[in-house]
Amino acid sequence: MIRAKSQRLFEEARALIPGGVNSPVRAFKSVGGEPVFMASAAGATLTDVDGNVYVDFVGSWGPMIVGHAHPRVVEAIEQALSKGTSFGTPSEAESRLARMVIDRVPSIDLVRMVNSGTEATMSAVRLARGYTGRSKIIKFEGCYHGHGDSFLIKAGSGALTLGVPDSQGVPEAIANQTLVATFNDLHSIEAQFALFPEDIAAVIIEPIAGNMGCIPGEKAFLEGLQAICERMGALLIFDEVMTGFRVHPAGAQGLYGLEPDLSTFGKIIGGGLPVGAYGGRREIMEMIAPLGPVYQAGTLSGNPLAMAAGIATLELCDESLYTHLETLGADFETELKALNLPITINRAGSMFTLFMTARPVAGYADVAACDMAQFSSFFNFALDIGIYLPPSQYEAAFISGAHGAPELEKLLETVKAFFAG
Ligand code: KE4
Repeated sequence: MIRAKSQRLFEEARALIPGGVNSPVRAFKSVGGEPVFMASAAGATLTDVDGNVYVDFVGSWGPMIVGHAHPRVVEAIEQALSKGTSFGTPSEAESRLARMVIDRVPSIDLVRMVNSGTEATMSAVRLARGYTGRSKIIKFEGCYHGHGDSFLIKAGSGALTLGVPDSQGVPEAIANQTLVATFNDLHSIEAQFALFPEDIAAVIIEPIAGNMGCIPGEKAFLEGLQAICERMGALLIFDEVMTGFRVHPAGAQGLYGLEPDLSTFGKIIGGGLPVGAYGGRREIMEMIAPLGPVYQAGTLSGNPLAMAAGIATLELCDESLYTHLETLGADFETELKALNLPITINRAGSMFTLFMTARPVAGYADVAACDMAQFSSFFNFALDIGIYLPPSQYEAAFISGAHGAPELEKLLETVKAFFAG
């Protein structure tokens, strides 16, 4: 594929923006080559500035569950836009979206809108610290919860992709308040609580990890985690920024039948516009200003355009959508496994990862052992055929409601052709 204009734009961007990107995961660092500049998106496809069309399996890293530029979402944003872009006051749409989240997720009594998943997780951890009076938190190696200081310790996603699981600029005083455990390993959690029985405010987890590639939490592990948190007086925070309304109408907690103390959301509830949210039990959430002593605020929190996009998107997330997504995902998984190729797929509904290994992938160490050079070759092979996958082995891919059997068939044929080559 010719990408002359994309290359030119990247050259210009690098003179203006660090690395030419506004988020490191877009930089193609681990797959080589240069990031592709997109000009438009519609349904299941992206079109780059050189006119090349791609079947998109990134979906803006998760938000686009109903497909790009869905007419209902576009219309909702246009209607909101005609009334102004931001009021800086409460507005009805904020209560509408809050009500939709609360109605769908049994563990949520109250929810606060913010502007990103990072804000949501930062706020949830501050709230847990305020509610418990404790300072330490536990996260899991390979999980990513945004770029808040407390989370950039053995973080996943771009932090892993760039090979810098710990970030510079995080003071020791903050870093040492974050303990790290091993995903799907209950003993590693018990060991941390044994060392700090009264210091741990919260355990934060991606119940289905998406930021070291897709790795579902084992049910017994998540149930055991909830029991330990209850016993030890720590809050359990499900970071559902990626899984919320993705893997089930009530997120991963709905899939597993669990009720965490706090949950964080983002991506889908913004329908492609900047939104994050955190919520949970009333007695905890009432600690948040202006009701309680834990402060959190935001100029554009609850922005009317973002609320309109989120409301329209969630309205489209009905039973028929989830059935369609599960059918596409399950059929693809079955057909891929039938090829008996040295590739492992982990999947949860419409989020999945193709791991370059023939071995099972149940934790961070398994991902780190994958053939990264082969992943890079596969990514670029697919890109040149017109398939846009996440540019890192440490990311999840997504199917949208705009995808159909032809799009998944094209991905399957691409896998076959790659391994036949
Ligand atoms: P944002 O601040 O990027 O909106 O959300 C942070 C976040 C929190 N929790 C989870 C489970 C997440 O997946 C994310 C963000 N995910 C990455 C992709 N793996 C966003 C892409 C990016 O960083 O540009």
